[in-house]
Amino acid sequence: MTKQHSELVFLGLGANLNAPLEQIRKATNALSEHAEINLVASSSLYGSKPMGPQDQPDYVNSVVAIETNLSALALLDITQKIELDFGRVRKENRWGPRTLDIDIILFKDQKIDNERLTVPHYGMKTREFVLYPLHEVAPELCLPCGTELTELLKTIDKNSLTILATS
Ligand code: A4P
Ligand code: MG
Repeated sequence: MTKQHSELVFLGLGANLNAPLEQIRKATNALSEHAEINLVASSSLYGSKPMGPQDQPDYVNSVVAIETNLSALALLDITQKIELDFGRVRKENRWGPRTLDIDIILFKDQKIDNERLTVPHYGMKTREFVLYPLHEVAPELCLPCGTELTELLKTIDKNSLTILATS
């Protein structure tokens, strides 16, 4: 990927219900077809063990890199609409199963903290299902805190993460 990382937005996609591989593929298509979004790269589709409650199916996760002139909140409106279009029902049980979850992992070089959005995503630095796919699309990425992604990965267990399919 030749683009400057500071110009890119990285989204984490996750699903563990209703044919999750297809959910992730179709969500990636929906993002790429949006007039205000240019899909730059998408990772393989990874199988991952559930974080949080264990009485739910394994997840499929991926990371995509996009370019957009949208604001972060306008992008969140779009990703939340796509989640709803894919049948996502927001439930009280945190970290429970879902047809589709789209998290804004990094938004250019911005740090954002308001009531709707925390970027970088609060969990990104500890989640193998975010960091390994992120490394696949941006191996030389340096996080806004100054940490090199490759250095961070040395401390993160793969926790049975496997590549299920190419994107
Ligand atoms: N929000 C704040 N910051 C962000 C951001 N950077 N990106 C707000 C997206 N949304 C952000 O999200 C709740 C609220 O977070 C939104 O309204 C938005 O304004 P949500 O998607 O409704 O709820 P959630 O996803 O259930 O909660 P949460 O805490 O975001 O869960 P996570 O962190 O997304 O974790 N195991 C595996 N293996 N793979 C997974 O993908 N995902 C989860 C959910 C649990 N276990 C998992 C996985
Ligand atoms: Mg979420």
